[in-house]
Amino acid sequence: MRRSVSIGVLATALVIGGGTAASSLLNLSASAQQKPETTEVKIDNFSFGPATLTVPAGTTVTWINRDDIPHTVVSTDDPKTFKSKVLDTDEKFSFTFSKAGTYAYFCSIHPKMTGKVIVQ
Ligand SMILES: [Cu+2]
Repeated sequence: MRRSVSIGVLATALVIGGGTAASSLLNLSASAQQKPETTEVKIDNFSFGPATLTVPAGTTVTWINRDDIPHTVVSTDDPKTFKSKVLDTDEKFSFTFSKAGTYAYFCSIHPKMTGKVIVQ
C-alpha cells in the first residue's frame, strides 16, 4: 500500500517534469520562428530614430510621433508600400513587413526627413 502510493507520486512528478520540459521547448521554437516581432521608430525633432532599422521578415514596425509637429510616414516606392495619415503628437502608424527588401520612406510634409527599413 505505502509502496504503491510512493510510486504514484514519483510517476506524477515525472509527468509534471516532462510536461514542463516539453512546453519550454515549445516556447523556444515559437519565439524563434512564429512570434511576430514589433519594433518602434520614434519621430522626434524632425527625424526618424533609428533612421535605418534592420528587422527580420514578418516584423511589425510602429512609428510614434513624439514631436510636437505633425509628420507622416510614406514609402518612396511607387505604388506606395505604406503611407500613414498625418500623425499628430503621440499618434502611431504600424506596418508589417512580410517580404525581404529595403524600404526607404520619408515624411511627405518635410521631405528632408528620411528613413529606411531593411527587412531580411
Ligand atoms: Cu515631418
